[in-house]
Amino acid sequence: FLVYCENSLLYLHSELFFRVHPSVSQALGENKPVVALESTIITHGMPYPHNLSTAKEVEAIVQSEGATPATVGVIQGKIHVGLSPDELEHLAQCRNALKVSRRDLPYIISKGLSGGTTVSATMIAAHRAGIPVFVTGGIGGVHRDGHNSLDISTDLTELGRTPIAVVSAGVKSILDIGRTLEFLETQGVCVATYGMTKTFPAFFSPLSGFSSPYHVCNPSEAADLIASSLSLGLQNGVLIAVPIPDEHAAAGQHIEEAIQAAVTEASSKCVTGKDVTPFILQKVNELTQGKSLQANMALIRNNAKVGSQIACALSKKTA
Ligand code: PSU
Ligand code: MN
Repeated sequence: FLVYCENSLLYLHSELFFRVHPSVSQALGENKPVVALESTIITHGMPYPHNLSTAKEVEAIVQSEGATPATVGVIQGKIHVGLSPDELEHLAQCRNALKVSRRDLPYIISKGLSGGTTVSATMIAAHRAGIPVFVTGGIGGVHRDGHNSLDISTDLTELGRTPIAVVSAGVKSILDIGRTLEFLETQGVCVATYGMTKTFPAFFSPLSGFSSPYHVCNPSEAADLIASSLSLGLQNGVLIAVPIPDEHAAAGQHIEEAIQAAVTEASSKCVTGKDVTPFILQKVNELTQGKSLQANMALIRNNAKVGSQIACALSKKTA
């Protein structure tokens, strides 16, 4: 009886805190490709108005590749899968938007607050809506010294428990890339580099000094990998790592030095918890006079293109 009550409570109230935009539900209903997009990059990853213009551009790229964009965010206590232009603008300008990961969802919903969803919370929403492919810039990982501080992004455990394919430019070198890959292996996440080699990319640079266990050469191969993971019912995610296009990677060395400085400053200022990643991103942008932001925007556009092509290939295979 209790279980029944809890279930019906959940069912009755789910509309109050979860909304799928009509354009997204229509596409899903017609088995058309949909690409989920996160919003912490909008609220905490880039300054206004670059955040808004990039978010709009990314949605336009998804559309031009023949897929429907579904940007995920929390507005006044409601998880939205697919945002209207006004809602996107609201999040981009919202100064007190929270950064929302899995553990933050109960609080932000119960208090009716707004926030940008990280990779973990976006995966949860995308899965609930039935969207198998999600494009982002970079995922969180094991922080440098994370084996002591235990600062390990919940993105990694989410990849271990939610069956979504995440398309990203790998892991930023603000993190411990080697340990991040080890942790993903422990979580059973199939990691594949998109391209002709297994070289695992480091966000601003196509090279991290580490390799993915696998690589996929084109959207069709990536879609086969995702379809296999789904058919097996593995219940965990897949990570497709797309290297930054060479023409945008040029500023890499300069950015690398800024990252070193930003990581040092974060630890000397005792920045901890969920504030670490946004602090470092902003510092790196400052120290590179916006070059890192330009590279960031370029690689997200590229990820959106590749991710949409993968979503289109996958929807054909599962039709
Ligand atoms: N890495 C980036 N840019 C970002 C993020 C990570 O290069 O904007 C954001 C993503 O939303 C990611 C989150 O899910 O930060 C991870 O935060 P944390 O390290 O606190 O888990
Ligand atoms: Mn953390």
